Amino acid sequence: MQATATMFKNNIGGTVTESTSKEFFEKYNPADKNELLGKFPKSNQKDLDSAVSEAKKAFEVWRYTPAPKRAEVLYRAAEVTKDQKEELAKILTKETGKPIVEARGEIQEVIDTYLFFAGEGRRIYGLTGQSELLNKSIITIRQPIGICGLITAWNFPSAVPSWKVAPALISGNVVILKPSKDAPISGYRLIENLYKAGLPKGCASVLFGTGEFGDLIVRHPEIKVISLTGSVEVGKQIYETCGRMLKKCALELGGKNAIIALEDANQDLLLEGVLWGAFGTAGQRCTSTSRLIIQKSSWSDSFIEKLASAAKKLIIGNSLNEKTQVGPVITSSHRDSIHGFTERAIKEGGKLICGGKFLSGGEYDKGNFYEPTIISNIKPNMELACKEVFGPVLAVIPVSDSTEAIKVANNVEYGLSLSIYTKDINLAMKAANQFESGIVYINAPTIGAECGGATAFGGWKNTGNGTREGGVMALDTYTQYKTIYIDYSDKLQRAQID
Ligand code: UN1
Repeated sequence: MQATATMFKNNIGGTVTESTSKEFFEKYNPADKNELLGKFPKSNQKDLDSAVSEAKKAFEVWRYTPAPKRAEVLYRAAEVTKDQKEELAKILTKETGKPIVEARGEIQEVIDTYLFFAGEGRRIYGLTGQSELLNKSIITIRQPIGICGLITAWNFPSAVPSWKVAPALISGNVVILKPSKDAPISGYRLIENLYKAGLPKGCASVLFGTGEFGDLIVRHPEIKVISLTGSVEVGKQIYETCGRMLKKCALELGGKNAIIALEDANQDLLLEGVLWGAFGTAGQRCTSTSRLIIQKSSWSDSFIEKLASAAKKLIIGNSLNEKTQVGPVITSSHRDSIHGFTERAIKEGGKLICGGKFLSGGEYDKGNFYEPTIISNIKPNMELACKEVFGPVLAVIPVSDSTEAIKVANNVEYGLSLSIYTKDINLAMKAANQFESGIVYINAPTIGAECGGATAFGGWKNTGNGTREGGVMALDTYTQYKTIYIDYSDKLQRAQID
């Protein structure tokens, strides 16, 4: 452990503020357990109350600031982020273990998200209706809701907060962010940079804490919207609380994503896609490919062998190294959990094709490294075919034809991202139509959604509650409608059924 660790403080409404709590948590680099990245307060109710009180004051001004003016902050935030891209990518890599090349991509996603929602500042369209009466108009506008509590995960500690912060702010809301305790610095910098971009005081706060603090945010009566990216288990608890309080709630939860490989697939493309989808970010994306549903064919067995030899060649190591393709997993207990899935899959009859071990020796001893793992002979009802692992473990499920493949792909509680590799356009479109998922890829892996663009990100079934991030649909979480009737006749008019 280092002698002097950076002590982080909360940023309440633009002011760096010491927590009233005397409890702290520590954050270490997952690639080097000796590197302490900082100490962070376990914030409490008092800290939250002061953030809420700043937010309430700021909301009264920000909500009436014209949206194109609000957009100017996001445009500038994109510039500030661009100027710091390399520094922010390095912080992100140290916090998460994500390879530096991927970290740069994530910072770019923040920039794209800001630019997209800044553009929305000139739209945020409502609707114009037709009145049943003479000389009467009806317009429906979107208005902000108030203070939004944003609770985010560690695996995309910059992009995911930006997906929430940008649509919330552009619509005139104010935000309180609790970044994950496993990657707290990136979220802190995100809020700090919004102030550098000219965000008025009070409009955003970032407070550190564990799950208990997240619960205080959810229960706070002045916080009117909750947006969570996290596990199904936490999502269910939060939804229940929000339900009782009639609070708006957006949930982005887990996934058990699959690539279907049909007999006519382009095998080279498929190989690259599966490798990237399954082992990119060490399998720790909610969109990661954790199942390969492969049609039995003359090449399916040899393809698995080729895939395994490519997986064995992936460069695993400290993610600050430009060449690293797979970094560590987030914590040692998470690595244990991943390994548990491997062991149980083998016990259930799965065949270990490659990987399945902790990496050790040299720099591997310092971090939580797990070998890219492929397990074949997996049947659709086995644990590895159904449960989210959130690590570099790919289940290979053989099937006979496309009908069975689609059925197996849908045979899980989640519905985030499904993909099909085929040259048959009819089959591809049939699958896209029948997939029970919020995102579909044709001839591309399950990861890589472009949330900075005009696209909706989110899932079906237990992946969420139907809300979306990215694209104009994200505004549905952060706005409420108001219908305004304008009667310009000179006498009282009554509708037919009033
Ligand atoms: C997540 O893992 O929570 O589509 C989000 C992707 C990324 C987002 C992943 N753009 O893989």
